[in-house]
Formats: sequence, structure tokens, C-alpha cells
Amino acid sequence: MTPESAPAVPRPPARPSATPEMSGAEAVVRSLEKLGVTDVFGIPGGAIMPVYDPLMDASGLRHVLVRHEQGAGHAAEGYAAATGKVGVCIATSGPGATNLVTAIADAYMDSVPMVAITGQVFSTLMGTDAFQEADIVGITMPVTKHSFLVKRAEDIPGAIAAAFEVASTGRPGPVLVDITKDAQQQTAPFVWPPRIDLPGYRPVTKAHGKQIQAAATLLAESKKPVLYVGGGVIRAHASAELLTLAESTGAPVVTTLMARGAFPDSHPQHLGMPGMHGTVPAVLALQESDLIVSLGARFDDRVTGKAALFAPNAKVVHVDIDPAEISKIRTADVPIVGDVRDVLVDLDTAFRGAIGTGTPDTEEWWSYLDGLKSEFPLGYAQPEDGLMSPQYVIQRIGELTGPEAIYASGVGQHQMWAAQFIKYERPNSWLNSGGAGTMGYSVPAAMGAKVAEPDRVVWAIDGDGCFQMTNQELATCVINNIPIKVAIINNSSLGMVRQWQTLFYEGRHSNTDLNTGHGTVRVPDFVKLAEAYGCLALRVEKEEDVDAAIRTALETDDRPVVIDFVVSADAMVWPMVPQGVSNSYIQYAREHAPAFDEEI
Ligand SMILES: Cc1cc2nc3c(=O)[nH]c(=O)nc-3n(C[C@H](O)[C@H](O)[C@H](O)COP(=O)(O)OP(=O)(O)OC[C@H]3O[C@@H](n4cnc5c(N)ncnc54)[C@H](O)[C@@H]3O)c2cc1C
Ligand SMILES: Cc1ncc(C[n+]2csc(CCOP(=O)(O)OP(=O)(O)O)c2C)c(N)n1
Repeated sequence: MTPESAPAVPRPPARPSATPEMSGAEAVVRSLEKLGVTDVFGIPGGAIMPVYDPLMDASGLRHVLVRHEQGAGHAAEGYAAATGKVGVCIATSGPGATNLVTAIADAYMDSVPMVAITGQVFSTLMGTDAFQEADIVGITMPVTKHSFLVKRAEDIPGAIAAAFEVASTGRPGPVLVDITKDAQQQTAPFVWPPRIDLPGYRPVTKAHGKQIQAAATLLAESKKPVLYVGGGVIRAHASAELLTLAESTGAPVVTTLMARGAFPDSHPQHLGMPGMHGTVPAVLALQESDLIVSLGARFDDRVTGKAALFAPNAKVVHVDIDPAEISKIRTADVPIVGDVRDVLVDLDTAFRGAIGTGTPDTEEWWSYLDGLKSEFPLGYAQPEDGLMSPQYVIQRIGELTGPEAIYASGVGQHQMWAAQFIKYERPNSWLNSGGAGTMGYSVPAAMGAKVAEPDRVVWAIDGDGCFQMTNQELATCVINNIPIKVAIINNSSLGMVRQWQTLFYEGRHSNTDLNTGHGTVRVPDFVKLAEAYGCLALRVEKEEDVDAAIRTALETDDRPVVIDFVVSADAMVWPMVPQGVSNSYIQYAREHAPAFDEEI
């Protein structure tokens, strides 16, 4: 029977109500539109196909088709980290969903607001080992802030709205919404705004006045204070308030790897990054202080070294929006649960009250710290093998591009050098994977950041190892006109692992040679690879050619640019506190590693 000859199906009378009836799939798209989402990253597949149909007609909602779901996840992270908005990624069930797991875990570790939407098999088939079935809610349970399993179309708007609420409030983090295929296919009234049902979810944002007062008194009395600034200050958009408190107190400031840019590098009170690869002044300031005011930082072991020996004489004021962080690693003398932005404002007022017309007695402290600053500036030695110094390349990228750009790094030596040798003056300009240390983050995160901030220059500073994990997103960039710039810091090796082998495994370089840059072997040839994707590709092997290549990249905006910078494999990240010892052992490097003195 042709459709023409089929008897007419009687239609029910139009509903009098203004509440439109639609499929669950349409409700997913409509909910995203209502929430103001403009960009999502994903790949379709069987269990999420119903959603991809209305996505074609969505108004103001752009879907970027990535090449691997991990890329979708990191792109959503980069989008979020560059803007503070919630990043969104979409995948199908089974392998599509499990491919997202690394990025979800990464977002969890670094408190990135993200919503991951996955298709699930029919609710009637769940638990039967159905085609492409994976218990993604169970798999991601330990690495999500919350997850929703949605089996009814009418529950979709509420689940998506709640996911955005949870992802973006309190401590930001990833939220999963797993939606069965039948829920996507059923129809239901679309009620907006939906009722959000989150019993027990009430993040504390306003801190206790008594605690603020106690912190202000300690700050006013301290002779060796340090403001230990973490990624929470960036997530809270609290840089301006931090600057005010820092200048009121005159206290030195250190910014963790996750907080680079929260406080201007050019500010005279800034001592740089603390921790394993921190500056000598930042590490010793924390270690020898009498008061640490921790602002949205979590006493990570890369910062504390051996926690039992960390800052033995310091009292601790610990400000965090997540009560679970307070006293987790180091007991706080003054715990403050609240949004660090509000806390900074209140603490500044309380400090001014506590100090009255006096000034903090920190002159001796500053004379010690200024001495460390001039004795131990960051620096590097020229490699002896005649190849370029990676630090030089990275420094020039920062100097020629400037502080308004976004720099997204991979994980390894190049990440540490990008944190050290690019000068950050504003928040949301430095994106990286700190907590999980996920190789492969850089290219897709840069892509997501460029989608969010098309008018800013976006560099991916990547290692040759990391680049080989996710470079296929260059295809996504070329096809969707997302002109990022990629600097491969190509030392032809898994450099950070090689550095540990050099220092702690008697120079036995087991399985760290990648054969990507040195000698006659180049597998792959990154220039040919990038050209195959349709990028502008350049190779630089001499320092005198570095600036011209960077300038060419900065002048090219019609396609992505990839520069293969062939650098020495022997360059080391200094300073370094070996893992698991006291931070005082930053002196260990001074005394026992002759290269240390040469290089700093
Ligand atoms: C190879 C490698 C080397 C590394 N070396 C170093 C190093 O030398 N130095 C270093 O610093 N790091 C280093 N790291 C990173 C390290 O592993 C941690 O990721 C990092 O130190 C944690 O930063 P953070 O303390 O700022 O916390 P984040 O992980 O940024 O956490 C933010 C904190 O702020 C809180 N928060 C969020 N929003 C708010 C809000 N609105 N108000 C109040 N609180 C809020 C959160 O609850 C959380 O506790 C390295 C990583 C890698 C991969
Ligand atoms: C997914 C993943 N696998 C392994 C590691 C362990 N790891 C940390 S740094 C590193 C080397 C990275 O090499 P490359 O990208 O070339 O950067 P480089 O250190 O040479 O600058 C490795 C293997 C990791 N962090 N992430």
C-alpha cells in the first residue's frame, strides 16, 4: 500500500495546553537550547541516533563532529576552562560512552564543569548484554559529581537542567546524563522550566563570619604569610578580589599549576608556581611560612612533597567550597567553607579592620624572599647536542603571542616549561590537565577553547608523545574552520619519563624513544601528517628560525597551523623536588645535582 492510498489515520484534537508534546530526543535538544548552550561536541551512534535527528534542525546550537569521543570530552573541557561555561559532549552507548571516560575523569580531577550526554540501550534490554551495552553510570560513578539514568521521556528536561545545575554550582565537575533509546523515542509534554529535584544538594557559598574574623586576625599577626592560590580562584572568577586582598596584605602569592593566570605573573608579589617543578622562592616561601592562606587549592602531593614534612611551622587557613577538601591532607587551623570570591571580599574587609592603621610586619620575610628571587630566577642551559632548547621555543611563543591568548598544553616536560616560561597575566588563558595528567588533552582542548573564544589566539603546546594520542582532531579543526595553532615540542621521546629515568633509573632509557624527530627516522613525519589533514605545516630546527615560524602561525587564520619544533631530548625540567621527600630538598638539587646550579 502506498502512503497515498493508505486510509487517513484519525488525529487526536490539538491539545489546548501551551505545553508542547515532543519526543524525548527533541526534548534533549530543546533543553540544551533553553539552557543557552550554543556548542556541543560529539559522535553519533545507534543508541543516541534519535537525538541526532532533531539536532540537525536546532537553532543556535552547533554540533561539532569530532573524530574520537575522548576528543569530544577534552573539547568540552577546553570550552569550559576558557570561559567558565558548562562544556557539553555527546556519545553513543557502549564504546562511545567508554571512550568518554578518560575526559570525564580528567574533568573530575580538575573541577571542570561539564555535562556528558550518552545514549543507552532500550530500557527493556538493559542488563542483557545487549548490543553496545555498557553500564556507563556504574563505570563513571567514581569520577562524576553526579549521574542520571533516564528511562522516561518526561524526565529528560528535569535531568538535563539538574545536570547543568550540579555541574556548574558548588565545586564544578562533570555530570553524566545517560538516556535510554526508548526514552528518546517516546513522546511527552515538554515542560520548561522543569522542576529540579536535587534533595540534599545545597552547596555552601557564604562562609561563617567568625571564621573569616579568625583568619583576618592570623593574617594581621603573621610575619611570614603566603597566599597559596589554586584553581578554585579561576573557577570562581575571583582574580580581581584576589588582587585586592594581596595588595591589602602585601603577602607573597604563589599560584599552583591549575591557577596560573589567576594572579598576574608581572606583579611584584608573585613568586610563581610552587611544587615539584615550582620556583625556588615559591617552594621555600610555603615551606618556611608561618601562615598559609589556601584559596581554592587542595594541598596536592605535587605541591606539598612529603605532606608530613610540609611547611612545619605554618598555621593554615583553608578556604574551599567543598567541605571534603578541608583538612583532607593538612589539618586546617581555620577552616572556611565557601565560595572563594565572596570569602576574599569578606576577608579583605576583616583584615583591614584587624590591622587598623598599622601595616603587617613582613619586611624581614620579603627581604629573604627577594633574595631568593634574585638568586634563583627561572632559567635553562643551552643543550650540548646542538639541538634547540625547548624552553627557548616555548618562551618565544609566549613573548610573540602575548597574554590575551589561550595556551593549552599536553602532559610532560613541555607542560612544565609552558607553565614556567610563558607569562600569564589573566585567568582562563592557561588550560592543562593537572590532576589526572592526561596525555592527549592539548589538541582537543585547544579546539574546544577556540570554538568558545573564536577571537582569541589559541595555541596547543604539545609533546610528540601526547600529540600522537589525539591529533586526529586536526581533521575536525580543518573541516569546521577552527584555526588553532599547534606547537609540537618534539624531543623524539616521552621526555618526562625519560627525565625520571635519567635521574632515578641510572640513565636507563627504557621504552621512551619515539623516533619522531631526531636522526634520519621520523615516524610519523609530523609535517606530512599535518599537511595530510589540510593544515599549514612547518618544521623548525634552528633557533634563528623560531620567530619567523611563530609569526607565520600568528598571521595564518584560515586553517590550523602545526609547527614541528625539533628540540633536544636532554633538556630537563628544573627546579625539581624528587617525589616523596620534603620540599626542603629543593636544596637537594642545589647541592647534589651539578646541572641544577648551571641551569637556574
Ligand atoms: C607532570 C605534572 C607535574 C606537576 N607538577 C606540579 C607542580 O610542580 N606544581 C603544581 O602546583 N602542580 C603540579 N601538578 C599539578 C598537580 O597534580 C595538581 O593538579 C595541582 O597541584 C592541583 O592544583 P590546585 O591545588 O590548585 O587544585 P585544583 O585541582 O585546581 O582544585 C581546585 C580546588 O578549588 C576548590 N574550588 C573550586 N571552586 C571553588 C570556589 N568557587 N570557591 C572555593 N573553592 C573552590 C575545589 O573544591 C578544589 O579543592 C603537576 C601535574 C603534572 C601532570
Ligand atoms: C595517557 C597517559 N599515558 C601515560 C602517561 C605517563 N606520562 C607522563 S608524561 C609522559 C611523556 C609525555 O611525552 P611527550 O608528550 O612527548 O612530552 P614531553 O615530556 O617529551 O614533553 C608519559 C608517558 C600519562 N601521563 N598519560
